[in-house]
Amino acid sequence: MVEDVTDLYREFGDRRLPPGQHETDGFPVLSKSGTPSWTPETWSFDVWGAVDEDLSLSYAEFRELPSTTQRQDFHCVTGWSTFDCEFTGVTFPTIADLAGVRDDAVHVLFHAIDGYTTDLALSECLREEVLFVYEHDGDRLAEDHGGPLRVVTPHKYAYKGAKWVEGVEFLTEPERGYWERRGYSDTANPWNEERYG
Ligand SMILES: Nc1nc2c(c(=O)[nH]1)N[C@H]1C(S)=C(S)[C@@H](COP(=O)(O)O)O[C@H]1N2
Ligand SMILES: [Mo]
Repeated sequence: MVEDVTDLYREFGDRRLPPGQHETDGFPVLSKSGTPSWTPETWSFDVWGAVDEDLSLSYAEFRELPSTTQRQDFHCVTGWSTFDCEFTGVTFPTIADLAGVRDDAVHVLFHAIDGYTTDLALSECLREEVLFVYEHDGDRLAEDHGGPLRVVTPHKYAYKGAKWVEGVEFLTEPERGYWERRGYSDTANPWNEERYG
């Protein structure tokens, strides 16, 4: 079953397409430094920091977690949006529950294989639409779109969704990610055009 969450824009206004965006056909690829390589045998998904229990899951273990399929929109800060992407994966709250988030956690830093990082307030991550994705439109997530595993954040510009995600760090104080340190917004709400910090 596919859950349609493309109406989440109603929380932020009455327009599905955020201001200053144009709709594009297909799904462009945007990466700071190309597609990194990874090895299934050594790949693991790790959670650490302000949690009760660190996690380290193999790809097979990750695939056994309860999953969901959602239809979502995707907004890149450079101006393109693509509608109706079907993403299958595990929700952020599922991972948070598994690790047990400590009371002093306030922020999250995502780590990726290509050295990319991005950060978000914990409250902005604890939504059912924030997914760790391994399938797109029914196929295994393509490597240039972040396979084996990526994050999607339909309520934020897409740089908040780390492709090739391999680590989630729960923080007791905010830290900035790759683009956030280079002038992009920490909060990144597309309907407020929060592009620059
Ligand atoms: N690891 C990693 N994640 C990343 C990026 C990146 O360079 N490296 N680019 C971000 C940006 S700016 C966007 S718009 C989306 C693009 O995702 P796509 O290539 O699947 O369209 O990934 C985001 N996540
Ligand atoms: Mo982007």
